[in-house]
Amino acid sequence: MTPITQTAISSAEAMALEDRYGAHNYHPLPVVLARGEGVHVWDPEGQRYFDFLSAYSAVNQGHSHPRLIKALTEQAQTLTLTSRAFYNNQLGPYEAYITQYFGYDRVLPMNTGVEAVETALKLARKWAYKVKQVPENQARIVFVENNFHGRTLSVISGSTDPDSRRGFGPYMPGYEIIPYNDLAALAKALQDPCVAGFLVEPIQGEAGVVVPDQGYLAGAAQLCRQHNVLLIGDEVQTGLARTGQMLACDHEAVRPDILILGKALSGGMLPVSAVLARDEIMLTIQPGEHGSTYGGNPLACRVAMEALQILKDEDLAANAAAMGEIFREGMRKIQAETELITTVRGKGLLNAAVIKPLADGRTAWDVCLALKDNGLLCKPTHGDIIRFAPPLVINAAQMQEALDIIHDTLIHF
Ligand code: IF1
Repeated sequence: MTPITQTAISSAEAMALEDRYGAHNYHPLPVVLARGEGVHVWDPEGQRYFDFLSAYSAVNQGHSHPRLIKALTEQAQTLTLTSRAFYNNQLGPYEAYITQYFGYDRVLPMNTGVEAVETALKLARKWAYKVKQVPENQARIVFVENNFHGRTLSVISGSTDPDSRRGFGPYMPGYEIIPYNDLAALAKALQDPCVAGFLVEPIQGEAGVVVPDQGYLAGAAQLCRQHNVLLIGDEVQTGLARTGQMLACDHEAVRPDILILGKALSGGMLPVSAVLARDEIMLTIQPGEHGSTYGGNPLACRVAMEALQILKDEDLAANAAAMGEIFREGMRKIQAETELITTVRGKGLLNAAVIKPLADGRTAWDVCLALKDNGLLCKPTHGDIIRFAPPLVINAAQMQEALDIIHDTLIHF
């Protein structure tokens, strides 16, 4: 079969091909994206949409940022992949840049977010055996309920989401799962001297933008210090300016012992993730004990440096904070005009609206379909919660236009 040129196919053809030839591991909204620029995406027929999902916070810098395209194409024409069998001229500068950027001694470069989570779990266990002196194979990791850290077998072993777990057993041993936003439960769990690490999202994204009480992260950090347990901060979704600070942990001046980054680390160009830690933790892994073919490749390093620099140059954390205030204020006004919304919550430009169950059986999915028809793309999570997360480059005029779409859609729903 001759390859179908991407620009030629219609939305209907694209959807039919995915349905016929692809695994059905997703249930996408019935819209096909063919082009992206800034806060907008277009379908093959030329219809324009506001992107209020940002590929789940991977496109914080906006679609097809010119500086990222430049870095990507220049490096792609020079050197893309060398493996770590050899040094390359982009990795060292990137490692120096990102460790100074976040204030850590060292970085271990990976590709996807879940690979970085897996790396963090392996580091925590290694550190437990070599530094904390936990007996071999006795190290434990504490997870919280309703977490989302990715889809590998060992990470879903710490999940409480039936869809993530069901049918994939047996599960990784050595985990304990406690309630989120509950310091008493954490204090109890950390009594176990074999606990190596506490893995937590500063705000739970997939759970529906669940923001813990002010003081939870600082309290968790204090308990971890008290019990010589590593605080592992999963900032794959909340990091990189998304919540109005460079890291969501910055809202409480908390510094995880192990910091996990992904998604917007490449601004949506290619999979780039990273694990940052101090020497005592990072140097427990010796040559040949961990790695990845693409981890730390020159293309990823070059793009990631540019993606991080854009966050600072364009002060996207401040913009996320300011535009987030406008969004939540606008949503509260809409909430006053319609019974559809029961709650609006979030920080910066990571927000969610909880949709009231409707007597006629329509759901948040139907709201998202109506929003799509009016030019704004978002997607529900866990049935009744709609996540709103536009690229952080959105300006006030665009935010108002998007709020007008949400308003008009909801009051006529
Ligand atoms: C899907 C969810 C979001 C993450 C956090 C690690 C990872 C993710 C906090 C793993 C990934 C993605 C995965 C993607 C949809 C999206 C998602 F709905 F699945 F849960 F954002 F909320 N830590 N989240 O959010 O990173 O390996 O995917 O690069 O699986 O459908 P990854």
